[in-house]
Amino acid sequence: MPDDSMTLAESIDPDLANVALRGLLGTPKTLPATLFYDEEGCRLFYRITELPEYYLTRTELALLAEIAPLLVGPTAGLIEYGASDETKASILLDQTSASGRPAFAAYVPIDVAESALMAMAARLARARPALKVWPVVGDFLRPVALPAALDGLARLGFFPGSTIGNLDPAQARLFLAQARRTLGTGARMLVGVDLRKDAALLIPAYDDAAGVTAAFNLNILARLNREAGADFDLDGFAHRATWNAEESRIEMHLVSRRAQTVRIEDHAIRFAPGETIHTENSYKHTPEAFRAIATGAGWRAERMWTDSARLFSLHLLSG
Ligand code: AVJ
Repeated sequence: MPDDSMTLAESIDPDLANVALRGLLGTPKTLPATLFYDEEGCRLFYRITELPEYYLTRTELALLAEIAPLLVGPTAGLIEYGASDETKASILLDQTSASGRPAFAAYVPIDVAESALMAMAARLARARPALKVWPVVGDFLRPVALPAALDGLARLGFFPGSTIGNLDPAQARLFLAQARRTLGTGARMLVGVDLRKDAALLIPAYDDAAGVTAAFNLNILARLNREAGADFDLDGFAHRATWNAEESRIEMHLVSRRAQTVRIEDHAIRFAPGETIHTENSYKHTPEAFRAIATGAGWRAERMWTDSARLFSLHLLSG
């Protein structure tokens, strides 16, 4: 994290600049959605989850609270992919068997946001002293070695939030196949998947009236200015969310309002008026489409739950 004692040059992250350049020098221009989540981006995403238009988080939480008792079995370890706070996991960790024993003895949260992960581990150590917490800092798309804390326990993989929607179907299948190998035979996996629905409901969820999603999208440019030495003029770009029916996904873009040139390191990146940077895909799957991805990855689609308005789904996989 940059602090006052650092010079500007020291605060520039060449890896971040390289990741950004890889996407911005291509055609069409892209930036990976993983770049959203610096501290400011995490704060903005949290505000998104509380927006009236963003139905995903509150619908999933209510659904999870309803079905959590059905997931109790032999004492298990909970392995969460993309876990930056414990709100959702807590619903599972609160579960007990008929005899009052905790359903989960160990929790392995995996996330790239190191500071958020460590803060969560510290909170859990205080709030749940009996729980073994083993945070893993890293990209959940890479294979992870599970800690010995899970030996002898049943395993429940947990991938909430429709984060899987950031992956295209082929990537989602590869991720689920890898998670299946990591978790081992007999494991189960619970995946939160946003459902395909009318664009009239989807678009406002990604282009809210208060402009929080616009700020979240534009923060990726502000971050590149702060950390990668870029010189984006934030007023030169506009937030745009579109529904791509063919691909069944919401796309987020940043649209160049005029012809302009942006510098990163020694590269000059030229934008035509109206040219966009594609910053995110958020796939929306019908139950059938998601089942096909999961079974293609070698899982058995055990059960699915949705809310009464059929906004969001939780899929339980086994195998
Ligand atoms: C965290 C990937 C699930 O796709 O809904 C929210 C991110 N982007 N608003 C989503 C996001 C714009 C979010 N995920």
